[in-house]
Order: sequence, then C-alpha cells, then structure tokens
Amino acid sequence: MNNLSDFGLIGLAVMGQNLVLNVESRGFQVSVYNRTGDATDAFVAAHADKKLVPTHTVAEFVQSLSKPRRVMLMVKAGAAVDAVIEQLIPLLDANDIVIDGGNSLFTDTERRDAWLTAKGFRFIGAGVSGGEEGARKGPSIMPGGPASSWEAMRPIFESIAAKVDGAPCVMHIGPGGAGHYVKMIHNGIEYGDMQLICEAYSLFKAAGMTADEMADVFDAWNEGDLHSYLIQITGKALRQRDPETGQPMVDLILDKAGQKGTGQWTLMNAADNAVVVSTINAAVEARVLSSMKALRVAASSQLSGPEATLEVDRQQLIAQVHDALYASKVLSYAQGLDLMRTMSDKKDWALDLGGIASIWRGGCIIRARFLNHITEAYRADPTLPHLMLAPFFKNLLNTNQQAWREVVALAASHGIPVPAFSASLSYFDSLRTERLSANLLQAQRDFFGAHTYERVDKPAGQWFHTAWPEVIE
Ligand code: 2AM
Repeated sequence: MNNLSDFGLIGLAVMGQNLVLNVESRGFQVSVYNRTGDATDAFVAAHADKKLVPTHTVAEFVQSLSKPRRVMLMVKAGAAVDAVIEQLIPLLDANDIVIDGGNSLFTDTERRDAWLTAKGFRFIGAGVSGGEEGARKGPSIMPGGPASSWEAMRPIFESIAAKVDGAPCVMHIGPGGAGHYVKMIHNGIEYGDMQLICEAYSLFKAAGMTADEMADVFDAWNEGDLHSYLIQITGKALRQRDPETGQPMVDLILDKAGQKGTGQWTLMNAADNAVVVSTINAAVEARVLSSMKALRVAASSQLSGPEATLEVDRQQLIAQVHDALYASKVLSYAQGLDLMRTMSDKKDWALDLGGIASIWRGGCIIRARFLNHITEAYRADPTLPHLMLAPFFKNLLNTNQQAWREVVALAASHGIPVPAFSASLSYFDSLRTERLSANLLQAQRDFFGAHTYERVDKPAGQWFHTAWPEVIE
C-alpha cells in the first residue's frame, strides 16, 4: 500500500461500493468514506485483500489522497451532494477535482460547477449508467466539465468503463452540466425502450401466447437487429418462475410501475425547448396511468371496449410487432437526439451525437447493436437535421411502416393500448407530411385573436389578417 491513494470515493451504497471495486481492480489504490462509519468498516473488511483505505472523517479522507485529489461522490442526488461538497470545500486545495457520479439534475450540476470553479476547484458532473453490475464490471460514463478535468480523470474513467470493440464507453461529453444532461436523455430513451417492449408483450399476450413462448421470441430477437440488453433481460424475465407457485414470475407482479424522475425531467426539458419527445412522453405517462390501478379496476367494469383477443396468425404477428417495435424505437431515439441537438446549440456544448451513441453501446441499460447505425449516420453527416433522414433509417422506416401501421390499427381495433407505438407513428406521419392541418389552426387563431398568418402564395415573413365574420350566438 502507498502512503497516498490515487482516488477517493464518498458514499458506499451499492453503486459506490461497486465503482470502488472496479477502480481498485484496475490497479488504483482507493480511499473510501461513508457518512455512517460502520458501512466503511464493513465494506473494507469484506475486501481485506484489496488496496482500499478506510477513513472515518472527511478530513482524514482528504488527507489520504495524492494531489491533485480526485474525489468522487456517489451519494443520494439532491441536498446530500451539496452537503458533502460543503464539507469538502475547506479541506481541498486548488485544482483538486470533485466528481459527482450520482443521478443529479443537470441544472444542479451547472450550479455546482460555477460554485466550485469560483473557488479554484475543478468539478465534473458524470452520468454513470449500467446499474449495480455495470458499476462493478464496466459502466458507460458521461462526464461533463472542463477539458482539463477530463484529462486528469481520463486514465481512471477509461480503465473502469465498459469496452466495445476495444473502445471504452466514456468520452468527454462537454462543459458544465452536459454529462448529466446526456445521462438524463439516456434515461428518457430507456423509458421509451422499456415501454415499447411492454407494448409488444401486451400484443403477444392478447394473442394467447404463454410467457415461455414470448421468451422464445425475445431470445430470437436478441440474435438479430434488435439485439440489446433490454430485449435480453425481457426474455430472461419472462422465463423466470415463481418458486412458491411455479407460475411465471411476471404473472404475479402487480402492474403498477414506479419511477424516480429522470423521465419526467426529460419531458420538462423538452417542453422548455419546444422539442417533441412524444414517444418518451407516452412512456412516462404509461407509467403514471399504470399507477392509477384503483381507478382502472373500477373503470374496467363500467366502460366497455372491444374484446382484447387477437385471433391472428401468430408468426405474422410476431414479425409485424418486430418491425413496429424497431421503427418506433428509431423515432424514440430520434426524439432524444433532436432534444440533445437543440440543447447543444442553445448552450454551445458541441455535443458529438455519433460519439454519444457509440459510448452507449456498452455498459449502460440501453446498450444495443443498432446504436452503431446512429454513430455511422452522424459520422457520415455531422449536420444531419434528423435521424429519420439518414440513409439507413430512411430505408428502415420505409420498409417497416406497413407492419407498423397494421400493428397500431390492430391494437386500436381491439382496444389494446399501445401509446408508445402510436406516438412514434404519429410523430413519423406528422414529420413526413408536407402540408399539415395547421392552416386551419392559423385561421382560428387569427379569427379570435388577430394573430395573423402567412400565405402559401406570398413570400414567407409577410403577415396577413382577415376581417372574419362576426359571431352571433
Ligand atoms: P449513509 O450510508 O450514511 O446513509 C446513498 O444513499 C449514499 O448516500 C449512502 O452512502 C448514504 O450514506 C449517502 N448519503 C445520503 N445522504 C447523505 C448526506 N447528507 N451526507 C453524506 N452522505 C449521504
């Protein structure tokens, strides 16, 4: 053991512990501190063979680190992050680096960045995705902050991150809150992916498939272009049996979804920037609707609907749902990318969208084979106005849309809710329609509020008003 550690981590909940073990396994000596000292001692005792230094006060922790100090916080997002930073400030030296690896809201990260930078310290807001297993074996890391801080942390980040084709799943995302922002979008996209899979499941269920039969479908999909962590775990989850009853585990789980807020943050940011993320929105709202269980139970016996039983060719349904899921997923990602591009322009973050897609290929929850195509699309054209216009995706949407329409129509005619499939389809149809119905909307606005309108037969930027007839009620 050396006198001083290379790295220090505060907050020894499971994510923190696993990150420490990951960093240590790459040859670094790590100091650890937890508000509750028992957790520190228990953790270090359980890993007595490792280069871990337990500390019991923040001062002892700081003194145990080599300079410039690299201090990572893995504490509960919110007030706890500020509380720990307050404790660190009097103890740190200029140029020491504080990394917040929690799920912080990016605007909090911007505030902390300004606060610490003004005091001469360096701050990194790093999104870390991959859950407990990712933290231990290799997460996807999205660090934001000044380039010099990134360079100082780069050796550690690159060695602990997941690797895909030898490339680490980490890159300098941008300044200030950019890292946590991109992690937030990652989570919004994750909500969309999960909901789309659940809608596929609901259609298979309506077609009378058993959990094992569905598991076979997801396993097969995982061998193809939908290959991804979420498809893989869905297959495994469907196959799981309850040891008590022997029934499929999923059949015994209550249909009320929880959420921790990152999906809602994505919606709020989209609303702030007038960017449409309708698929992600549908996914967040589907969780909200699911949580209204008592109302749904009451309504189910009072409001009628068609029989939710699909008497269809099963193989054909599976193929169609595959295509609908893939097309819907593409537009969900396109929405997340559109929001990132908008914020990147607004904040001068210079986000590398292709690079971001490539560091999502490993370690994180949305890791998937198809992300390669997103990277290729932005490498080929960094100014791509929208993902659906990239050659690969244009072709995919043109090919898959017939099946996609049939699936949405089938679901609607049988009263099976598919909010994310249909949100993606409406988004697609709106964006590929040259003339929408907003001419009438403009007429209405001008009618009641003299808001004026442009004309199709006059140059853009010329505004007109009509003397609409008086309304007599
Ligand atoms: P604890 O074990 O002492 O509760 C996740 O909750 C992690 O954040 C835990 O390690 C927890 O420490 C830590 N944490 C939560 N609030 C904190 C605070 N105000 N100060 C320091 N650590 C905190």
